[in-house]
Amino acid sequence: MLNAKDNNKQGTSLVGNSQADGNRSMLQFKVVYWGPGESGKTTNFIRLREKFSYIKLNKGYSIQTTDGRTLWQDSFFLSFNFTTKEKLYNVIVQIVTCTGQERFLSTREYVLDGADGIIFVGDSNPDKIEENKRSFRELISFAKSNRIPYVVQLNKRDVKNAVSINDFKKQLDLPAEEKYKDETLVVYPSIAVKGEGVMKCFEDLLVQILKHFFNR
Ligand SMILES: Nc1nc2c(ncn2[C@@H]2O[C@H](COP(=O)(O)OP(=O)(O)OP(=O)(O)O)[C@@H](O)[C@H]2O)c(=O)[nH]1
Ligand SMILES: [Mg+2]
Repeated sequence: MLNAKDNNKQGTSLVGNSQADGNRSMLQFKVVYWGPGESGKTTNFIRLREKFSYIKLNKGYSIQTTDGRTLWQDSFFLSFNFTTKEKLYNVIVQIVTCTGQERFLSTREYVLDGADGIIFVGDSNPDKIEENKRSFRELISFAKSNRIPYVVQLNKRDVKNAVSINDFKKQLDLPAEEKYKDETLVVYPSIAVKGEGVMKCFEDLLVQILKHFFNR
C-alpha cells in the first residue's frame, strides 16, 4: 500500500485516486522492470496490478510468445494524488516490463526509452549468476549515463540452493551494507509468485523517483 508510514517519512502524502482533476498539476512517470530472462519481471507486474486494482487506470496488456515469455512488453497505468509542500499533484505511472530474452535486445532499448525509474529483477537460481551479471551491467550503463534511479530486487528466494544475498551483492559489485543512507535496501528479497516483497520494492523506487524529480 502507499501508506501513511512512508508519507510521514518523506513529509509527503500519496492517496489513491484515479479521478483526474483539471485544477491539479499532472505528472507522468514510467517505471521499467528489467532483468535476465525468466527472472520474474512479468510475475512482479501481475502481482502489482492486482495490488493496485483500486487506483489502476486501465487493465493493461501483455505481449507474449505462445510459451508465456514476454515478446515485447507488459504495460499498465496507475494514478494517485500526491501532496508535497501543500501542493497537490495528480500522478500517473506507467509500469512496463521488458523481455529478458537476449535475441530481442533491440525491443528492450525501446522499452527503456523515457524510463524514470528501473527495478532490476535478479534470479536466485545459482545457475543464473552470469545472466544476472550481464543484465545488470546493461542496466548500469543505461541508468548511470541517464541518471535514473533504480532498485535491485533478488527474486525467487524460495528456490533450492538460492544464492545468498551477500554473494549476489559481490557478484553485482553492490555495497555489502544492508541499507543505503536514505534507509532504502541495497537488495530487496522477494518471492514474486507469492507476491512477497513486490510492493515494498516498488514503493521505495517510487519515492526515489519523486525525490529525484522534485530535487532536480
Ligand atoms: N520459484 C519461483 N518461481 C518464480 C518466482 N517468480 C516467478 N517465478 C516463475 O519464473 C518463471 C518466469 O517468470 P516470468 O515472470 O514470466 O519471468 P520474466 O522475467 O517476465 O521472463 P521473460 O519475459 O521471458 O524475460 C515463471 O514460471 C514464474 O512462475 C518466484 O518468486 N519463485
Ligand atoms: Mg516477462
